[in-house]
Amino acid sequence: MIIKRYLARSMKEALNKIGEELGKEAVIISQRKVKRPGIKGLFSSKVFEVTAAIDSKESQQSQKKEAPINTDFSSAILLKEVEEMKSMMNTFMENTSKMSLGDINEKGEILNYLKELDVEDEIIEGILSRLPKDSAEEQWKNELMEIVSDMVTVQTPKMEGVIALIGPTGVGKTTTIAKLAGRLALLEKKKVGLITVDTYRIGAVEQLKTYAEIMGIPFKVVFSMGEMEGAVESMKDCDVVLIDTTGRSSKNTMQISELRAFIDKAKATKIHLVISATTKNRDIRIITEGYKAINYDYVIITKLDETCTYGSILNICHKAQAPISFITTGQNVPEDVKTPTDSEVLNLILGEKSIC
Ligand SMILES: Nc1nc2c(ncn2[C@@H]2O[C@H](COP(=O)(O)OP(=O)(O)OP(=O)(O)O)[C@@H](O)[C@H]2O)c(=O)[nH]1
Ligand SMILES: [Mg+2]
Repeated sequence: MIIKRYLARSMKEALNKIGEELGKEAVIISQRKVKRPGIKGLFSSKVFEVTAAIDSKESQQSQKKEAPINTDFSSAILLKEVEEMKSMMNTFMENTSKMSLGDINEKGEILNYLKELDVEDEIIEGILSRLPKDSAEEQWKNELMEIVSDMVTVQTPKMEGVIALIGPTGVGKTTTIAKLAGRLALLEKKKVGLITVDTYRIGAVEQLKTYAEIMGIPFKVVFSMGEMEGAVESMKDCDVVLIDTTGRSSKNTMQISELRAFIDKAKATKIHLVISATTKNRDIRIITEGYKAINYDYVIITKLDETCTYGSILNICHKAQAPISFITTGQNVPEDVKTPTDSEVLNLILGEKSIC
């Protein structure tokens, strides 16, 4: 079996190259748009990277252009080929993920390394522009770590007063509220109250009410803006009041304005934007910008257990321009939430540590 990777300006060009070199029987294993490797690639447009494979015997036959096409493969041969291809792909994936910071010997390698970690192109460009022109080999790792750590802030928030969690649908707001309430009430012995304004989704109220009942803490549902002040007032003897909100699309400015009005009424002391580590780069920008209308103080990054590359943490911090207050790493209430250390976050972003 021969597996080859081709870079071309168009798919047509790639297919022509593959046809010329491997013959008509070649199969396409993957295709994607990439920047050319190295610093030069940063400033040029993307090219097609196409990986094609062919059985070596077929390739020879095809190049001689004389052997008849043999379509009568037995299933055993096909199975063997698929197995071979799978094992080659696995080896390739393993080798890729094994690249570590220690392998970086020059500036160009940082670009590829950060791309593998899913750091956004614009941020990579910013990092590369801050790197000194020349460095001794062993210096690259330190320079990179310093720049990235400058871009990320972790802050242990004071958990007191009225705290609201906002963010898109399904990112884990309610679960995180339950985790935080559990830790504050059960471990730190604080008086905690829960309020939800999420009356929009069927079952949303029940979800938080169940947690409140299990933990034995007060719980209020706010149906209209007029009820918010009263609900907060009724919990004035609590050390912390956590407010759960409806998941809103950051693109819907009406919904965001309505959410902001609720939070204003609650006179929230601190607002945390909840965003999942699995969010696509483009969506991170849309969400962090859309929610800026509600001046959030912190970001909570959830579902770190659902991804194996953590460049999104850097992307979120860079776009949100707010410190990380908590990360969540699973569905268990109240265990899977914590304020990470700076070095923990840095090691995750730079692929030196993994949660999955
Ligand atoms: N793997 C994983 N799942 C999580 C995490 N946090 C929450 N979830 C799950 O994500 C799903 C959605 O969580 P919710 O807390 O209901 O999300 P939400 O933001 O309140 O959703 P809406 O109220 O619909 O906007 C649930 O199945 C949670 O168990 C996490 O850190 N890791
Ligand atoms: Mg919810």
